[in-house]
Amino acid sequence: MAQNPLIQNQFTADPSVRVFNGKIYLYPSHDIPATPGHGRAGWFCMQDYHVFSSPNLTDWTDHGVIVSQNTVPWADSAAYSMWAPDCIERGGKYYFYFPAPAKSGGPKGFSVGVAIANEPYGPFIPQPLPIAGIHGIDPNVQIDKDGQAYIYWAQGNLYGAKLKANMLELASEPVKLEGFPDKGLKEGPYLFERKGIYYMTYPHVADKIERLEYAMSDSPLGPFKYAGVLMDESLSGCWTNHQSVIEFKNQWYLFYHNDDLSPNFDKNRSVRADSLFFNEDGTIRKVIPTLRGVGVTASSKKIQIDRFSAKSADGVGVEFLDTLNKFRGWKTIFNKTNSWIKYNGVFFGKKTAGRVNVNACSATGGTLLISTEDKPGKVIAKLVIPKGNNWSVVKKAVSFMPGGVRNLVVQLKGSGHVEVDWISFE
Ligand code: FUB
Repeated sequence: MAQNPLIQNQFTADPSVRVFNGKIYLYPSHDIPATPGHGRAGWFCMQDYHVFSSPNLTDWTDHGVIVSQNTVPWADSAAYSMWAPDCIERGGKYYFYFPAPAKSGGPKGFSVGVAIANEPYGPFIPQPLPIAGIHGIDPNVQIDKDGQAYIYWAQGNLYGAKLKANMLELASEPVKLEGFPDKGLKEGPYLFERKGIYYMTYPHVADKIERLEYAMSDSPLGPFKYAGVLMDESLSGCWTNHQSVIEFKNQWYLFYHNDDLSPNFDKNRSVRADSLFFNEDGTIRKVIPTLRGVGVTASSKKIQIDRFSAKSADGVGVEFLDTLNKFRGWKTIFNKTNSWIKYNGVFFGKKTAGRVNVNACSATGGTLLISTEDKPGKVIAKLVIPKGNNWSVVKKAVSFMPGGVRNLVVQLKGSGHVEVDWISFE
């Protein structure tokens, strides 16, 4: 799936995203619903980690479980608390860092472990013991231009230390990082460097729930200077957020999470991505979350217009297709004359003719107009969705087949109630 959320067949949270060998790798936490005897009801429940990869931000491959609470020698296999991880490459090896509570007899609270692989997707071999000297969550590791590696973590505030070249031991005493708001929980540190500026990004509870903020420094361990809000608190009320920032093919992206697939329980989260832009002075423009997300969608794929870029103020809504199985995704509902929805970034090949397929259901019957956003918009097809109670794919020859990357507009013409799952072109 190209749109937000990025992964729609399972819950994913706390995205740490890296570019390895020209591909994007997503290392999220893996939320699951707690069940009797497995995790604590009403709380985070996480027993393992998957890794996902994408060549283009649009098509994602799930490489399966890479580390589990059952296979980490020191971790408590009944804790279900495999929280926010990170992964980094050094010398051709991939080091996966993860927080988890230790078995009884081990350190109290959260420790941070490491698992090592020869490929970004594993197999990862966990180290026998956690990193000595770290008590906390949300590890983040960065290697500076001079080759020195740093590890950051959270325990109410943000902490950091140098790592030895083996990437497994601290090379300096942990320090509390300075320059952040005094009040309110801070967690999820993620540092990146651009043009000699070190940006420390982190979630912070400035009011009731977390928002993303950042601070800047000219040194990896600070002191930092608070620089602003990266993303406001979630409108849906998801209590946590957690971020990473990458540059891929000359564009910067913010990965974060929300509770899209579980709007009534914000401990089952879903990873999203949106584009991020810098100002001339190096500060970052606040990122406004979108459903459309990032990447270009091929016209031959199922274009989920419910992940829209814009829509008319009224007469168009988005609901789950099946409230009992939210992983089936969403549908768009048109119920007012001229209501419309816009979906940006559809790639059309060189075909000049063909047809459009619309998976729709309409209790009243209705007419949809599909056009490009060009001014004036060019009509691709006008389709009649027949009256009925079942979903069916309505096919219509196009009167015009666009080329290149275009923004699509789907509009209800005349009255009626029309529901659309997806559209595609062939
Ligand atoms: O996913 C569990 C915890 O929630 C993470 O470790 C925090 O950053 C917050 O997202």
